[in-house]
Amino acid sequence: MSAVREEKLVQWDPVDIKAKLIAKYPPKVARKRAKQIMINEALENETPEITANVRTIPGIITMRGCTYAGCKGVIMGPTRDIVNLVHGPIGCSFYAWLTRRNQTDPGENGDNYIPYAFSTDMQEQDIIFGGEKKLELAIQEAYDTFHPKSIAIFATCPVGLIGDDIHTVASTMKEKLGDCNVYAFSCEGYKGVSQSAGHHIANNQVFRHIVGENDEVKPGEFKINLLGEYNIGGDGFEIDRIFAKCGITCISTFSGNATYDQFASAHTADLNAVMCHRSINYVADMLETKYGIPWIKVNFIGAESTAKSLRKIARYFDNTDLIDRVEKVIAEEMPEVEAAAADVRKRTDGKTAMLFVGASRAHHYQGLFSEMGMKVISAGYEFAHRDDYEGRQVLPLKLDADSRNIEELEVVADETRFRPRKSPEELAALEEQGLDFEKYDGLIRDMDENTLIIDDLNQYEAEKLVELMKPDIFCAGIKEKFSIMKLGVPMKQLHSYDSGGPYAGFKGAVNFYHEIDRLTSSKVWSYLKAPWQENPELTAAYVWE
Ligand code: CFM
Repeated sequence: MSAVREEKLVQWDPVDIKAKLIAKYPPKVARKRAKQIMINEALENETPEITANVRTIPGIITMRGCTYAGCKGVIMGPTRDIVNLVHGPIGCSFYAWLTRRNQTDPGENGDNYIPYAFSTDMQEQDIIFGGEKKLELAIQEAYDTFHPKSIAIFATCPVGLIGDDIHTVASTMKEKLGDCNVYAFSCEGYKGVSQSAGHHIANNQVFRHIVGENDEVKPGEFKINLLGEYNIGGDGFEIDRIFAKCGITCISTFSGNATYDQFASAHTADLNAVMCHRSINYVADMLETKYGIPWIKVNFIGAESTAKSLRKIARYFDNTDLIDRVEKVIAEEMPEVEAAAADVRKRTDGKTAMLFVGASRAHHYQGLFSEMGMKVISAGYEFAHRDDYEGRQVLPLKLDADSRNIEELEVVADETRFRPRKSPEELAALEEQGLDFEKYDGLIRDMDENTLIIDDLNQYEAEKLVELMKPDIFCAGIKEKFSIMKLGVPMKQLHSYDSGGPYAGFKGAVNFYHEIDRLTSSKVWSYLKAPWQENPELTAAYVWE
């Protein structure tokens, strides 16, 4: 580690940074933001409280997206054979069209509607006279053209404002078409404080209208569902490759490259493995209550986490063949990963990173950085809840008016299909062996003391943070990409992966090491002068001067 780098790390004091981040705000705003900026105290058994999942203060340029983005884009967007029809103006539909890099393969029957954008293209007259008729016609047209198994309808803001009854249209059309499951999502952009509300609205409807529709027993010995994996940049394909090698059958992924039928059969799996806790943990709970399937937290980002997650799954099934096979796969895959890590560490060791992504990724990617010897000095979520920071022991959280707006499904054990996969004794024995069920400890515990954890970071604070702490790399999304690069700091998109990926699993880890090494070792950043390096304050000139 160079002397310069060491100097850089001790140069700042987190208390000072926090004060500087909020110094320019009016007192009321500063007070609110202070509760969302935490200096990690890394307390042993007790995690300090952070404010999360609250409204962004008007006027602040947030990194968040809307509820519709969370429902249509995040949860339903990656499905491949469901026609996802947006009821709204075309602007909202444009942003539903291949803007998230969730990938698909068309599968055996070739049904893949991902390349299409389906929209009712609402006009002013529909806003004035109502859009239900137009929606009906659009559903009929999609059905006549593609004969899909299922059509999903998404409400955008104007639909909620004018009061179109999309649920009645959906059930009427479902009855009329006969062989096509039609359902709707009241996921208007304004429905919640962020896209997190949209995840919940989407997942509730998937659970209500699709899961359990197909009781057919699928082949395979060790059957799981992978919850909260969206196949960005092909991550899901790499995980599928590893599962296949280990002999683990994935009945349904929620929802990367998923089909209608996979969702419909999800209740036949024997274990739920939860990857993105934020977007889907409640589905795991519902599957357990209704069908008796236990869940564990997994993480396939980072080679070590991947190995650990595979071992957890094998331990659950308690089968020596599977345990041996998983060990063999890990032994086969790791040498390449370790060689790549050793190579990049010559350059990446001791470098610093900041991670600001929607939720889970700001936690999951820390493992990859530590495999490269890099330190995450600040991180945060756009829209996660307190349990994602502090761990599930803080549940249940106190409901505020905004959370109350989001429906909670009342789920009970299915009369005929509830079948506990393990007895209470078996579960207790597994827990004794270190396999935790329904457990997630959150981001805070994995971060060092004196790091800064910031919820709902905004444009202004992001720039300030970079200016003050000068990380070697900043990871966030497209909205932050260019403003950060203009400050002379390399930037990696952790939502869409820029044009890269996969970064999950073993091969993904190698890809990521190379990408971060390339970005942080590039000389180009040293030629760039950020505005404050040239002029402490911006000045302007008139054209006639
Ligand atoms: Fe889960 Fe995601 Fe994320 Fe997310 Fe997202 Fe995403 Fe994300 Mo962008 S589901 S919370 S709503 S891991 S689209 S694949 S990258 S903000 S950190």
